[in-house]
Amino acid sequence: MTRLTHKDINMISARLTDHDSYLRSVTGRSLLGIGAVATGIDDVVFLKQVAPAIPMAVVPMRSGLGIISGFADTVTDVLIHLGFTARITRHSDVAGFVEAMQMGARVVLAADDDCFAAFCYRQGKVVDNSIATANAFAAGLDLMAGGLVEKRVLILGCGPVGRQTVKALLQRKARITVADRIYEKAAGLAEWAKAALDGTIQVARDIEAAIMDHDRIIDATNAADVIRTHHITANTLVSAPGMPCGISPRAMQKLGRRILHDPLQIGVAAMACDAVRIILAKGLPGCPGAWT
Ligand code: 2YC
Repeated sequence: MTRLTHKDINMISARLTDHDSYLRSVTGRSLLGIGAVATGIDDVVFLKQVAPAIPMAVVPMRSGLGIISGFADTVTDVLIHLGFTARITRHSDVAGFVEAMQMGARVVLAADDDCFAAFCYRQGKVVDNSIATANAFAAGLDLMAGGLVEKRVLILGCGPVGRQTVKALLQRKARITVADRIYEKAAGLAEWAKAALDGTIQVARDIEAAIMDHDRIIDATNAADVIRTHHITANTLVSAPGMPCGISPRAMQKLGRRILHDPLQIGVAAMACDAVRIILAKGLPGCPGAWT
């Protein structure tokens, strides 16, 4: 899992409104809208109504490689931008979780070096960032492409995000090809998809040929410059949850509004919306039905 740096995230809070405009131009949805579609609550008006009633806390964690300057603050700012009541705890680690409980948080978000999760502790459920992020960028590609049923999609990178992306795209009835620098990872993901999801997906041996042969690409790698200028055609659409962004700067320019990428925001929005879904699973009187 790529560890973000302060440089990756230090401008996010100041640019959240601009980011919404960029997301609307690429997907037709705001940051909250993409999170909502990803989790299956495609009702932003409803989310804006319930969000203030779901207090959230973000706890800095010093374990392992320690605090990333600005990380917990940025996550908190994204949640506030989405309409949630969110606060960063004054304490870190266990004392931070105690403080979160004491302030009445319904959802607690925290990240160590290996996992970034949202704890819906009263429901005994956890939202994992890799899963929420994969769902959100798959939803984003669906929005960009105007639907993915029977459409060919290439997934680059067969780690945790790539695996969840396979699941999300199978649900959307896309025709999936997976590729990884380590062929055995791609082959193993196809075997898992068949065994666990009864999904048939193709495995690319030649990544370069696969990129040239697909208009819809999800970059779930943690490598830079995987997708370059000569790969881009007039029909190319790229949804890129991977960090660092796998699209070269010149390819980004050539793609214009046909690239969906950010280092943290979309994943946090998807986590927050999924936490709402879990908390409201019983449904509220007058809300659009119960979610399982
Ligand atoms: O500041 C803190 O609380 C740190 N313990 C946060 C460490 C986050 C490490 N993970 C990442 O940088 C990213 C996640 C945002 C998603 C995947 N990797």
